[in-house]
Amino acid sequence: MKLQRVQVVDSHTGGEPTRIIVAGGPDFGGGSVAAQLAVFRTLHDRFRSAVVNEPRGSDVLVGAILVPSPDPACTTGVIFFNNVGYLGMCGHGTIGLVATLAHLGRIGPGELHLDTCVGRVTAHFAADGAVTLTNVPSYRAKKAVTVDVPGIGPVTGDVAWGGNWFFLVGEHPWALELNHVEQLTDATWRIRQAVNSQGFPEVDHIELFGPPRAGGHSRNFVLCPGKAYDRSPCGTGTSAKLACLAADGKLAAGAEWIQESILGSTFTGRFRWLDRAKGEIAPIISGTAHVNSEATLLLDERDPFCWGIRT
Ligand code: PYC
Repeated sequence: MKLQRVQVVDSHTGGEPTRIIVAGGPDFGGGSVAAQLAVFRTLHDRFRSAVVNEPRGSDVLVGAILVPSPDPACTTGVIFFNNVGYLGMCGHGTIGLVATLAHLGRIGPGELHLDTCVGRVTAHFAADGAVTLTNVPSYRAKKAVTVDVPGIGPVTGDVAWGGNWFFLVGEHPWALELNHVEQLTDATWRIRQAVNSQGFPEVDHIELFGPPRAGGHSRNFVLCPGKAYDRSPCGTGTSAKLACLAADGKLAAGAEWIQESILGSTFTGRFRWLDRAKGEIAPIISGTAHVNSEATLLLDERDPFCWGIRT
């Protein structure tokens, strides 16, 4: 029986893990990254589960696979995925990807472009390891939407795109502390179901904001699509936040916004306007990732849990 060998490099960005597949994954047939994602989703979804789900992975793990890009300016294409499906963009994962490419000696300090299924992302890798990415165009789609959340009551938030869809809540009764994670997860999961059933089925990330505790401007708690919370400040969530701050005139173009995660790890965000009339910005997010493992996954068809435990 032949084993499938899959080479991965693991890292974490502000505590949030990323597993990058660098060799041994399926061939999605080329074309745009979005077209390759469609093939991945339809024909190879069990491979996604094998890489990130238990018993090899865990709910919190975000995976990424390097794919060819038809854009000659891009160093690589990348598809991000998690325990339940696929992500549009992933900020912490992009920072992990850049650190991984540097670790592998594939890039040095300087600028590179990455092709994702929702658009091109530009990253800068500094000699000290800091990564700064310019995310896909981001915007607020709807301000102050109130949803009725069973067991909680009315909750008001903004709907915004930062490479994934977010519902951002500033006013709520919960303390954003690590020892309240179960309560925060329960509350945000309920909010997500209410948001999805009350007009916004596309929203799959819920983001709560509270006062900073590590010298930043704000602390967040982000519930990801598969019910795991983001250990990092969430790059796409910070992008969505910047779009809301820009739309409300609460942050000037170029000014710094330090977003803390529930762990106290930080991303520094800034933005430039792309289209002021439409409220469209280019979010610029800086952070650091640490590579912490190189491994070969072994996929053995005789293993009853070879393709991961799917819930
Ligand atoms: O950093 O964008 C992000 C992210 C999305 C889901 C987990 N992390």
